[in-house]
Amino acid sequence: MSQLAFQLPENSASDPSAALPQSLCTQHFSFVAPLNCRVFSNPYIRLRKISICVMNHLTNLACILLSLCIVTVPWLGIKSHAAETTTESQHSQPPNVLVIMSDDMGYSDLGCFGGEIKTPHLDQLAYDGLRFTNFYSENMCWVSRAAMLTGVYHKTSMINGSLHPHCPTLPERLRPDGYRTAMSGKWHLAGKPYRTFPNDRGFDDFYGILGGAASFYAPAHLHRNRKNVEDEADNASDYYITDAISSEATRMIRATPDDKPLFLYVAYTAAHWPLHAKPADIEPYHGKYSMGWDKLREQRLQKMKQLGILKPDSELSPRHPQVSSWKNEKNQSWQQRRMEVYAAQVTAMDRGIGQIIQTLKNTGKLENTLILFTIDNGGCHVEYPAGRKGDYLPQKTRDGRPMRPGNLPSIMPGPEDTYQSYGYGWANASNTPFRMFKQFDHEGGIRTPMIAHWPAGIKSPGRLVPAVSHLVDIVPTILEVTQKNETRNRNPTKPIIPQDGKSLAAAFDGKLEHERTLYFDHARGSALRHGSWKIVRERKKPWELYNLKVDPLELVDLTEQHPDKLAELTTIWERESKRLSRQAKIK
Ligand SMILES: [Ca+2]
Repeated sequence: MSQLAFQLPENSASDPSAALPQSLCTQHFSFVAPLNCRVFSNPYIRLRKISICVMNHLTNLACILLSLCIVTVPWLGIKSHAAETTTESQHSQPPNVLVIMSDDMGYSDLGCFGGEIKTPHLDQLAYDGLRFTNFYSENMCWVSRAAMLTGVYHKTSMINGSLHPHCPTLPERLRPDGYRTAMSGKWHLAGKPYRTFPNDRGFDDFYGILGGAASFYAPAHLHRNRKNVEDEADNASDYYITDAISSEATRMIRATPDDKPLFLYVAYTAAHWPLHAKPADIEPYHGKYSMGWDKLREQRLQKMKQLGILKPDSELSPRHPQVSSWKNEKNQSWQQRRMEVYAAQVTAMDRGIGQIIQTLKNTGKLENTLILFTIDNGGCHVEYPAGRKGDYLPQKTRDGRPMRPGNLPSIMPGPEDTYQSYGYGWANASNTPFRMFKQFDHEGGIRTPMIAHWPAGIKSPGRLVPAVSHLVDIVPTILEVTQKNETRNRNPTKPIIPQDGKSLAAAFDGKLEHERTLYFDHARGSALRHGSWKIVRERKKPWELYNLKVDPLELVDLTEQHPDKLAELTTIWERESKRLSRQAKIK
């Protein structure tokens, strides 16, 4: 790992004169002025005057030197001490860590992964950092968050909707070593009923929602630490949760002292349903999706090839059977509007990420901050029905109007009184070129973009990293770069369940090469990736077998051609299932 650099805040004085009080600068100028001696006609007088003048000069010079000593010695001392401290910091201060997770988005939504949605700040992070192109999440929100925060598969690390007591979280591991730990966004690990706060699992500071979804205008269970602050949204007519999550994250950065490293977890609710976005954010997308989802999928495929995300001979999975061809779609205006709002939600998130990056820059922290961005699962096909109710759905708008929930083509989504999702057709396009969706373990549900950015720690930025990797790798990666011993146990009476992830830090030097076996089992999917082979099944259906090296879209089932491979992978999957379930029972 390359040595970490430490950057002074932008407003620190680099010019010594800036440290001199104005009155002393003026005094120095008055001492210097008599050096311009007049020439006298009488030689004696001239000699005497010259002597006096020289004496004056010597006196003045002595005064100047004395004055300079008075002023500069203490300053040099401070400067020397500051330089010493800075040098010391360069060698001792571990990097700040910022993990950003977005919600329910497809593999090709971001501009830097082939999308047409405007994400300039994430694209810049990618081009100045690394893009992991074979990165996996779990297939739903909370299980992904459990795996990401503990480094242990959710089958062990998540219990009753919260985290296993013997799976320490990232902030719990980093805080004892001096990190300030903060979180802004969606927690979704509060248990059933909600009782476990981020503050109970290692975070010093928390702003966000406890549950898994909420109105963007009037979010349910909005908290600042343990205090319910739903009234803050109720009383601000321009409240929008994406903006609030970004703004709180910038506050948390500014509140971190220069000599304290920061671990910040920003978990956006964008672009999970409901389709909520402000008119000004939707407007730039007006008419941009009139080509429909069939054309959009082709367009994304081409751009993904141009970017090198996909190989030049890559193909497109067939349109999902529940999606009609665009030309046969009856409600095209409404359908376009759904995708326009979705895109607006993503761009609003990207704008917030830009504000967070700018704050890191302004506080001098960006150079030595490892930023990781990823998504918790693939694009979500779920059609939000008019009768669906939950604590995430407000009964009325903040000004008392009735809600109009449901994917009803007669209602254009976006405003506060609507509650819709973007559905099968656009989720199918979001997950280009893969098939299936959130809740499933086919590639469309679990293949996600991952971006790593760290000016002080990543060599040859701009690269694509094809190594197979997973959310459980985030913890060991961060522990390696913060130079922590992951097996250290500060409380021997409380066992620590070993991690399932492997550090990706070698990728920062361009050396990551490892064969991986990845396990999946949740909701409507089960899978095992073992090298380039993968078994996957939908709930209660038989296993399918694919060789992703030649069939990345999972189109040719090889179970009959390779029964030995099927047996090998199913044996590993069953062994892993038993191991993880056994660990979950540790008291
Ligand atoms: Ca999600």
